[in-house]
Amino acid sequence: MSFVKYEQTGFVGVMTIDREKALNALNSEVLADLEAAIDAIDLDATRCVVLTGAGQKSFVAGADIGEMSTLTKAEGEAFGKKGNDVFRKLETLPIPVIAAVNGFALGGGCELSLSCDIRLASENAVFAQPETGLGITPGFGGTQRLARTINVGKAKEMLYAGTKVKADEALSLGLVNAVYPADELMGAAMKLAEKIARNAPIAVRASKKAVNDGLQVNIDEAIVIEEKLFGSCFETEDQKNGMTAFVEKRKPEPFVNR
Ligand code: DAK
Repeated sequence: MSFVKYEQTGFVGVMTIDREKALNALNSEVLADLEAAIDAIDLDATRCVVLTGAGQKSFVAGADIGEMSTLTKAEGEAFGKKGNDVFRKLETLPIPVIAAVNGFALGGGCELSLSCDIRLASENAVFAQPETGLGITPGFGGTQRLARTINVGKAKEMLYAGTKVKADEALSLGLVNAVYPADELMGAAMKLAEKIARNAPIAVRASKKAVNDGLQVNIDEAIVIEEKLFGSCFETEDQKNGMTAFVEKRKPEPFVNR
């Protein structure tokens, strides 16, 4: 039995971390199942993924504290590497991933959401990096991605003090794009995913790669990255379809990812 459920709806894949009894905390098995679920995504049939947590209370309440409590230094490093590898796989997935944050996003849960392209939250969502209160640093990229996503001072406050950030504050910080009543979150995430899936997949993937790769280098190199990805869209069926439709003042035919 897997701790990660995957369902396909049209071009959208819905991935649910399903360990509700432990508020979807990430132990080694959950991480392994998450990796397997990511590897199994059919990228020909899927144009966007929505990632959420099972139940009404929690997206992911962190890495599994019980499992981590007895780790040696070497085991701790290995656990951190495993999580980082899986999160990086999600971050660099060619298609966009929307985190539907339906409750607690603590520690590894906040870090998991930060590995997604877009975060939408329910009104009961709570974000925090409580690790320093447990005697450790965040280990799944939190010190890096949080400080690149919101202002550095607030990121440092969250990291040093473990300050909790509720949904409305997360919205004002730009940590999430929008907040919805709990029962509307998945509908809103699906609507956005379907909107993304209607656009030309080659162009959406190139946009993701341009943003992610461009943010790692200086602006001159970043512009070259964009130029190359922009160029790669030409002579595709979807580019011809989209532009011909505009010129002919009509809607394009559905895009085909070619
Ligand atoms: N790990 C394991 N179990 C957890 C858990 C977690 N992070 N969070 C919750 N649970 C379990 C609880 O133990 C409880 O299990 P039972 O006792 O029923 O068996 C069940 O979920 C329900 O939780 P509560 O009874 O506590 O529910 P409440 O509503 O009262 O409280 C809560 C909800 C989310 C406020 C509370 O559960 C809580 O504070 N949980 C811990 C949150 C937390 O501190 N998360 C951050 C974890 S640290 C690294 C690699 C990775 C990391 C760091 C370093 N390196 C290798 C360097 C990552 C670290 C973290 O994520």
